[in-house]
Amino acid sequence: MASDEPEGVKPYPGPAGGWGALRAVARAVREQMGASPDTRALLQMNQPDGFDCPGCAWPDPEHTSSFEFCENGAKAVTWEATPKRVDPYFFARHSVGELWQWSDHDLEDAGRLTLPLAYDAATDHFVPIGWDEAFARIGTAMAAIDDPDRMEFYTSGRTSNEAAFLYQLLARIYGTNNFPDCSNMCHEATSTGLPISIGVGKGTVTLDDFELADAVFCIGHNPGTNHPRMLGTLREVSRRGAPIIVVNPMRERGLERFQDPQAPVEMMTLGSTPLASAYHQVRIGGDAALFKGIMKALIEADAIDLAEGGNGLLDRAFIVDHTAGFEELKSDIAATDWRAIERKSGLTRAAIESIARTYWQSERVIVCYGMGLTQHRHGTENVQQLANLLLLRGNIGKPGAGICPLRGHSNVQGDRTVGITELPSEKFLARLDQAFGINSPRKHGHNAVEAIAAMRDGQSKGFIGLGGNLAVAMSDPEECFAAFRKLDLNVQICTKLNRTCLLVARESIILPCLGRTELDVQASGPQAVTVEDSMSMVHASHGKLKAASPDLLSEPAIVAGIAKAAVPHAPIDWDELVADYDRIRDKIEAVFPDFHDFNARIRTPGGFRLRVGASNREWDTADGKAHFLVHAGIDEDDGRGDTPLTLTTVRSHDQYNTTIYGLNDRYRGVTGRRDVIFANADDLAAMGLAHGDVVDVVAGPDRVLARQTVLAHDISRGSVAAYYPEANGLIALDNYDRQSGTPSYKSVPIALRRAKTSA
Ligand SMILES: Nc1nc2c(c(=O)[nH]1)N[C@H]1C(S)=C(S)[C@@H](COP(=O)(O)OP(=O)(O)OC[C@H]3O[C@@H](n4cnc5c(=O)[nH]c(N)nc54)[C@H](O)[C@@H]3O)O[C@H]1N2
Ligand SMILES: Nc1nc2c(c(=O)[nH]1)N[C@H]1C(S)=C(S)[C@@H](COP(=O)(O)OP(=O)(O)OC[C@H]3O[C@@H](n4cnc5c(=O)[nH]c(N)nc54)[C@H](O)[C@@H]3O)O[C@H]1N2
Ligand SMILES: [Mo]
Repeated sequence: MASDEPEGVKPYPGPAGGWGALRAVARAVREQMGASPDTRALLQMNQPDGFDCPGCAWPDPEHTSSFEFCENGAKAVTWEATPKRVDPYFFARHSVGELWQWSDHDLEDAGRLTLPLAYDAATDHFVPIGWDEAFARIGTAMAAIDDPDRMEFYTSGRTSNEAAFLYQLLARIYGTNNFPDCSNMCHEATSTGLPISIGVGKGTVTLDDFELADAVFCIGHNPGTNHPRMLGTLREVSRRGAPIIVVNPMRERGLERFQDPQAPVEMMTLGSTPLASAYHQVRIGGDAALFKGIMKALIEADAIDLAEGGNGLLDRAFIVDHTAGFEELKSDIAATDWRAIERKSGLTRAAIESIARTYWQSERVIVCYGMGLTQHRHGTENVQQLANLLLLRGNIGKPGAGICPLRGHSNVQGDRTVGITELPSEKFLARLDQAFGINSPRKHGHNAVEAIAAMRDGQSKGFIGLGGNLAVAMSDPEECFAAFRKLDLNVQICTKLNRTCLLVARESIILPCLGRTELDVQASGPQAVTVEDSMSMVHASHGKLKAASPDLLSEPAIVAGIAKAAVPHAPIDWDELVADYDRIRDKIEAVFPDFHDFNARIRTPGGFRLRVGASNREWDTADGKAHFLVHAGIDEDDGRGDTPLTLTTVRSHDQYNTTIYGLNDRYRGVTGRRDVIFANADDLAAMGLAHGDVVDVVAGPDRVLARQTVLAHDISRGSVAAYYPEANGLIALDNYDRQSGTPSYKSVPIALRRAKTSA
């Protein structure tokens, strides 16, 4: 009964999308754009001559011309295009000490930043400064750092290819490969794991493949919230009758059914399309065991089929022609015991065999996956086991089949492509050096976890953030906050105020930049930037709206301004590059041959696709083969100790990473609050707890998230979920995947303890 529900909790009965999504857009427009909103921004989104949505990296249908509706895309755009402003007096009114007490939502909701700012320690206020002074002060502080490897150059994945390329050039001329970036916390397990398996760290499918797939698997991602435009694609798959198999500990409405706001009949009749044909609630961290189980069932059925005179269920011709390591994988799978698989995955052998059956009965299979697979201590192995499964039936590099990692930020993939990497190859550095007449450092640099550790240990002294909010996004915020406060220099290039800006160092500068939606005019006229989506499509994005303030600079202009001050003797005419971004693109093309005819090709609507060797069965590995990779066992140490539960951290429907738009999570039935823990009802009963009880979440003596309301939810046994970033304090900085460095945000051993009656 509703009246028994804790405050703000009420199960959501509807489908994803539908009228609820339209109402949410109307609310976002009202709250962010005011009474007479300029909604032109929304209509420019993902149009051939408009701007790329700053929301997610899901691709646009080719030659798109109709407005593609997306609730969370609309939130991202209204959040950026808001008329709210942080005016020059804002910082005179509010000290840093006071702002620190504000919530993450309130900090960003103050509005767009309008002027460069520097911290004044004497008064504890940020004060407006001119751009020249800002660059000069940054240049002076960078010159004072005695070793370039003591600077950290962070990138968040909203940054354009052009800005990212200039930024990596600046850092390498300065003398370091320290490139912590948001990808290190996101799909690094993909970038590390897949090149060994299939020769490329990117997805192999395009949107067209979804029209041909006989089955689609959705593993560890929540598209209704994080890639809403993908629901349109899944809807078509479902309407064709192709099975959609979901593997997720939580029941997510956006994977169950969808009412398409683009489909008038569905909207008017309140109908909806079912998405998942089967929903398997795996235990958190149980995916690798599940993949081994599916492979075991497949290999066992294959043997029976062969014995009965069939052709077998594996793609033997593909395995022989294209792969190495099959026999080793087969022995490992044979040695893996069904009971262990069932225990670790939380799924029965019968359920796993049913998944395997769908898999082998489908000629062409696409597997999509997200953070549910990558953000684990064994994230890289998870991704590689998934690749093993696909390779067994030749499901890579043929139409309608392949692997589809759902990337995060709208250009996180592109930033890496154009050189944001702490592990640069010699080939790339040699070409970069040749294109610019420089000597790039060869020593590999820091990833995100290593950067924070170096700052904490006093090794690194300076930080520039090209977007993002690293101190809040990373595990263990208290440790991050302390690390930032030890710095000599903290520079944040951003659109809105966030907590990382408030972590003042000896010199702290905030540089406000244009957003994706805004007109970017340089000496040669209005500029376009380029981005690469999850499917390696590169296209242009044209900002359209008037800048939030006349004093904003574009990201490329800011990077150039810093470069002129910090590396004044570099043989590079930064102003000339920034005057016309075509010139930056010419340089990108000079360094990366895959970008041949770059400027011409982005002028065709829809842009172009970068080469992905594995999509054509060209394996860019040392021996030219795809690799089956063995990870023996499934009961490896997962850092669990004897805590009974595993916590995963997830995004609500009303947030963009650390940007909290609001306090609602519509599809999970939570309104106006985020202080909740989702748990399985049987687990609660076994612990003597009830729906609505107030608990402390305990990950260690000093790691307690106090006074959360526990909710009985449809989630697998042994698994609990809480919101990111509130729960990040439960995650130790050194709890990460040793292969990729990805923090284990999705498997944190915890216990629940009844909270002492009111504090
Ligand atoms: N609106 C909006 N869009 C976004 C973002 C946003 O914050 N808001 N963030 C962007 C970014 S940077 C990223 S990386 C993507 C993130 O997109 P997702 O990968 O969808 O992000 P999460 O919310 O972390 O959701 C992960 C899903 O994995 C499930 N899961 C958790 N643990 C496990 C597990 O052990 N196994 C399996 N199989 N599943 C598990 C959770 O139940 C949840 O459904 O979205 C991007 N798009
Ligand atoms: N517990 C837990 N932690 C996680 C995750 C998780 O699932 N669980 N997910 C991880 C993942 S996948 C990621 S990608 C990271 C995200 O980490 P980040 O990328 O560092 O964080 P965001 O919250 O996306 O950054 C938001 C800030 O970016 C700035 N910004 C917005 N638009 C622009 C722009 O156009 N230009 C510039 N220069 N700045 C802009 C704004 O000032 C805003 O405050 O978090 C990670 N942390
Ligand atoms: Mo991400």
